[in-house]
Amino acid sequence: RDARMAWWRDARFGMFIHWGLYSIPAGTWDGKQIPSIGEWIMNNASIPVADYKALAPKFNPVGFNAHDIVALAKSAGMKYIVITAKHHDGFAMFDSKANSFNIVAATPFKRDPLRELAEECRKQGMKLGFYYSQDQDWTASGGSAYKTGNHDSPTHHWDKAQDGDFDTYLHTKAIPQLKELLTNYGDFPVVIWFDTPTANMTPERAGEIVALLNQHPNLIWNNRLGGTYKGDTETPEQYIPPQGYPGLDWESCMTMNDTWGYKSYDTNFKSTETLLRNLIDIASKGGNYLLNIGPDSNGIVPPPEAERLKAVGQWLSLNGEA
Ligand code: JFZ
Repeated sequence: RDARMAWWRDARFGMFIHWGLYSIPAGTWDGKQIPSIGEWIMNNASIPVADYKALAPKFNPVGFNAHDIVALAKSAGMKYIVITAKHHDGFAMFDSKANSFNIVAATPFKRDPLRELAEECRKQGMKLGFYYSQDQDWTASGGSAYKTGNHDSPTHHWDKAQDGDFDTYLHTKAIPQLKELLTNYGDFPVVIWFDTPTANMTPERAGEIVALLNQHPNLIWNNRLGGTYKGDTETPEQYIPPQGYPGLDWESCMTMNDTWGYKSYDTNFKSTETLLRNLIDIASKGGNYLLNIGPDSNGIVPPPEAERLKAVGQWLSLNGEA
């Protein structure tokens, strides 16, 4: 239907990367294993804002290597990467002037992994997109928070209340950071992946974001902005629609184990065979498969994930058309 979608429709297979400060606790807080997905640990364990922010000075993922991650995606047969630029915890994995709670200003690492990935993607012929949590932000005043887990006082009291004003958050953090992401990385991002809109994302507020997106005519964005906007792509999660979505562009995002963000003790990895069957099933129904990796706090891709991606790529090069 439109030229902008052509590469995406051909792609079939992409790499999702959930990476942030949550890779430090890696599923454990105060000596307790916290159930559910790793990137939600702040919410699920009722971690106070100040305690969570104190993770930043400890974040020094010197093992991160953009070349190797892009090469890993290539070897798997993937055609694009979507990485968490900011997840619900509010920590920006990029150089942001709009808000100092970011990887360049607040950590000893001081590097911008999104810039490094953009350079490598350009060199290696990979497309790059950014996930951005536009609505939930658990460390910014005014940011939304779906409450999960037990936040009852006094034992599990969580100080991230619906404090502050959402419009202030939107205009001083979310929209300025989206502008940074849309202008500071050359020809990237080609995708913005929004997530978990709440009632705060009214049509009027979402419309402001859409006006910004429309300044980038080649940009593709998903159906999770909110405020009645449908976006370009459907996003079935951990699920393959039995008949696909005839007439629509869609992308099943899935984990390899049971978490998006790294959890040290989640070893429930799907087999290579299952991953391949998923890819083939999705491709046969006209969709894309966005398969997640969760690098650890040193920036290393967990070996079971890297091994499976390489094995998928080997099978494709023997049996596929790539
Ligand atoms: C969201 C995030 O909260 C989560 O941390 C992760 O980033 C994931 C990719 O997206 O979680 C969702 C969002 C939507 C659904 C389920 C989980 N859904 O529509 O079923």
